[in-house]
Amino acid sequence: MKQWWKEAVVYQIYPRSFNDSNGDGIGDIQGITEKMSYLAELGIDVIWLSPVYDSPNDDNGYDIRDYRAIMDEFGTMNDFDAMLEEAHRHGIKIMMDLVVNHSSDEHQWFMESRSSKDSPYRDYYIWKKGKDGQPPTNWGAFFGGSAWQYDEASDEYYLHLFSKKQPDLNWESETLRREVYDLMTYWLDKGVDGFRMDVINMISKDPSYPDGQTQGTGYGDGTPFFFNGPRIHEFMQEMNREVLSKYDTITVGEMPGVSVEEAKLYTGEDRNELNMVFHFEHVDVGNGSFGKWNPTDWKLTELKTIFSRWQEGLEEEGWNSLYWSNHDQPRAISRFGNDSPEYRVRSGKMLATLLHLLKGTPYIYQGEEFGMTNVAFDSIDQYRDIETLNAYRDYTSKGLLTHDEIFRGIHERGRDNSRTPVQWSDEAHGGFTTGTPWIEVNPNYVDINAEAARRDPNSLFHYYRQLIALRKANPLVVYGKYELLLPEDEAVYAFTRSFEGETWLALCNFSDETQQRELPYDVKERVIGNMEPIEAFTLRPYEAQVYKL
Ligand code: ISL
Ligand code: CA
Repeated sequence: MKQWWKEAVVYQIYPRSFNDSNGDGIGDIQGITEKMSYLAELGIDVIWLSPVYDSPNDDNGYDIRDYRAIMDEFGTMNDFDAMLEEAHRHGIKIMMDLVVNHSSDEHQWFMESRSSKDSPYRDYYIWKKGKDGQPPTNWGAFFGGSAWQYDEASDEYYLHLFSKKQPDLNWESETLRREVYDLMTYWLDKGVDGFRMDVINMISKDPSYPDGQTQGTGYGDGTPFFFNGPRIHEFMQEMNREVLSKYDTITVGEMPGVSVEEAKLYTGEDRNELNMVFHFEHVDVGNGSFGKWNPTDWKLTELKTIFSRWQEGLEEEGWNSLYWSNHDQPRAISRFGNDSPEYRVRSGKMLATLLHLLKGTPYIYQGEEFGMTNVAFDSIDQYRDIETLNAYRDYTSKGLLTHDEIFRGIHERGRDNSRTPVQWSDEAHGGFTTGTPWIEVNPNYVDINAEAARRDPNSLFHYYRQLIALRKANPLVVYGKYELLLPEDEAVYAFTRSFEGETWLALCNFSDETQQRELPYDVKERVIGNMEPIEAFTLRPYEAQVYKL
């Protein structure tokens, strides 16, 4: 079925790193408002705004203290309202980040909950008795250590799948669920246009709380007992019925460990749950024995298998979201392309061509549109991300990885790669701030910045504009059926899209060598590409072309 959110392009803003309007070194809401015409020029339809709520920032806003207030550092509710108005004036919608698997331990609910076993808020969180002086289960937390924190006052433990300052909310409590629906309604009534839901497939836990299989870190893997748990679809349908169905929204659920079959249940149109999900299969290629911390090589065929399974799996039922990067992932070009000066822009255009020609709603992460790359800080003191800092401490202190080993992982895959400030110009600190940035700017800002890209008609920025315009002008790009060609090919990603009797062919060379292929097609017209073609089926390093057949 035709839907506006299928035709849209989403742009993610990580406010802390986007644009600082008052020189305190921290990006803020007014900084976003100032850049609204830049985003309109790019042509995006929706902003996904990472959390701007009041937070003690243990995890940069993914630990919320007050769901109805704005973080002081980011501005005021008036600033928010002005930003929303400015966005809407440009025809841009705002999708809020909804973080309701957990709150901050400084949230009023948790303070009440912790205060006494008899508090009416006790069951807003997950409290359990220990087992023989040990935590209730052996589960490890995503940010290191046990997933349970002992509370002396009540002699019970609370669950935190992330940091101990991010206690998990108890979705078994109907009162808690009502609170969540109320806060969602508060924002929708204010005029926001939807939600990106943080780790939303983790909210329903297996009530028997079994131990998990022991991992290399010594902790158990609890994920089978809370990924897509027993009541998840009931909760999503309830949320839809109580809140979402009353508004015209865009929704996407962030879902580690989601399969295509599960995604059909979350996103099937007759299911009344969500519009789309973020899966992690393609961003997990090349994970090592310690996940992203000791990465290995990956093959193009793995990427094709993953994308094709999702493209085909959701062809009839459900809808895909498409992304190369976000605030938890390395930079797209460094991860999947080639960030050398020679191939940075070309491979960035190739990756953009592939992603924007797949079937689904594409997401652009701030700075991706002009080719920002990973950063390689020398010292752990230059890093800010809680996940990176904890992993460095845990893996090196336990002797699981050496300093050099984990630094390779941090450089390739750490979350701060995408959290260095947006490089707006070649001025000091990339024009992000007049003060001292909360995390250092990537030193390559002198060459790689938005202003330079806007000046250059052949830049990645203008290529993204073309891709977005192409989507607006051609329903085939949105609704066409996907078919993979050359499935075994380790260098060329080739596929077709077909819609109402028309077929387009996309060719992307992922290698740094020229590739020549035989394909049984006559190409009629070139639609878009990252360089002037020499011959349809000869692709120079990182060349990408799209043809009408
Ligand atoms: O990026 C990841 C995979 O290695 C995880 O670190 C990440 O925590 C996971 O994908 C869940 O992410 C979301 O919830 C976290 C928050 O830290 C992330 O920023 C957010 O996107 C907890 O709220
Ligand atoms: Ca600021």
